[in-house]
Amino acid sequence: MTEAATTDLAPAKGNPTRPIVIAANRLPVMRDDETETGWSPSPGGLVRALLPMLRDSGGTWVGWTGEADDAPAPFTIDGIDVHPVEISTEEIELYYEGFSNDGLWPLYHDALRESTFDAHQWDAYHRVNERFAITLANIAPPDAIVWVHDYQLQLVPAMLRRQRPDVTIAFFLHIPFPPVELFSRLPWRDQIIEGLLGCDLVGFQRPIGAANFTACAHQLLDAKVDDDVITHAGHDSVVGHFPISIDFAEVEEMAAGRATRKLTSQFRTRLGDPEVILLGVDRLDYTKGIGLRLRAFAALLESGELDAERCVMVQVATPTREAVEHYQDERHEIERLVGEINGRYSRIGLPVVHYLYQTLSYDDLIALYRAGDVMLVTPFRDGMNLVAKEYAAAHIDGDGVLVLSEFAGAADELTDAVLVNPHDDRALQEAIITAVEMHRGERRTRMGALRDQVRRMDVQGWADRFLAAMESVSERA
Ligand code: ADQ
Repeated sequence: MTEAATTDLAPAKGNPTRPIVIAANRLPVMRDDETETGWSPSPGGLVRALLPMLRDSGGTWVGWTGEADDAPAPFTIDGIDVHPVEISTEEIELYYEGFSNDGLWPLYHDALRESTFDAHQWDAYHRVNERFAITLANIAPPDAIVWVHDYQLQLVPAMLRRQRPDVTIAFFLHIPFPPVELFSRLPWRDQIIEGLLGCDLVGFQRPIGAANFTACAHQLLDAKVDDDVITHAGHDSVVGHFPISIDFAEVEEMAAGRATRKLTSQFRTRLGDPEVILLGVDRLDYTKGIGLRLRAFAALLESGELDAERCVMVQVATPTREAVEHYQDERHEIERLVGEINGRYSRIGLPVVHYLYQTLSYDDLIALYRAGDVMLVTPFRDGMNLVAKEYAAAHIDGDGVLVLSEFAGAADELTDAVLVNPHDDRALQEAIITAVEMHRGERRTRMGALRDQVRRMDVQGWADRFLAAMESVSERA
């Protein structure tokens, strides 16, 4: 189990004592014609984690609405000051789909796919980061804490520091930070490290991310490293790890509701009341290992170790980054596999793989988690993986088995899952069999431990620990 951070921090605080400004690629709200305000909350854990804190402290959020050339004037919603940053159609292609999702994303995930490194895309990335930095510099109150999120905005900290040395700047990376051998491929590697070293605090999901970043700063920029403090160009940045989590109480409450129970049993009936439901829930991303688990399932049906009359697999894949070619290829491969497996092993009216290329509502998702006897979370590489934590929180019956890749950040904490190396085909098949055949007593012991862990380290705790660290570094400055 990991510590919350490597730094010696002040105790967690419920709310920031100084004004807080969040910067993230996306705003916490998205356009919605159906609501009175014209906006509804954006989906996702980050918004759910930070909204209560911002509401209480009257914070500010800088980000993109998600639509091209959309620049509404700043507004206040739910007590939060929202400052939209405009992104053009061309910039979506170059900064977002290009540099961020076709350059950095594969590089930061073990170079699982070839990265595109293109100077036009880099220019757009630089330009959009500058726009964020200027907006932040103009609106951050004196003495503010500015908290920048994720790989799309890594240049913002140094750009902001040049304009506003008075504010405390922190950054959290939601995805892995790669080892120096991979990171060094990036033609703009020095600029990215310099960008992040504009921070007072740089946070990662896992200790390895913090260690990789520190090694890059030392080897590429000759920065001085003293324990968890990196000094470069006369400025100190503290580095730490802060594993993100979910709202355990919310998921548990939803899972316990009567509507969810009803939906769970409807799902089981519609699936033909199988003995075992194997479940996968992911964005349709090549990092998530969806094809791999389909192939493992097929191999087990072929060898007779799993019986198609007793088991079904449900795979829900959220559409994502559809304009990027690697994602189109991945989708075709998954859909080809689903077709092949169903063609071979299904019976009339009873497909053996149920595949949805859809975004489900949170209610449906929680009911599906409850219905899943074995949850397959098998990424090749993942910053954390919240699905693994949601599955444990939803299993209020204390039953169910989680098969979890060692390469997900969640594996540091969720050591009572059936941990597996997804690159090892046979090991994955054996992990699935272990999960399917596990005795009830062991299932309950493991699930109890998983649930305790997620309950103890929930998303509020994550936000509190990060905030305490920010306040602590700003006091040292
Ligand atoms: P993601 O790569 O998006 O996040 P993950 O952590 O699994 O991955 O979060 C996915 C979220 O989307 C979950 O909360 C899940 O409920 C939801 N979701 C997935 N499929 C869905 C579907 N079909 N319908 C509806 N909702 C669905 C990035 C990093 C992760 C890191 C998070 C948070 O890649 O490693 O855990 O940020 O830091």
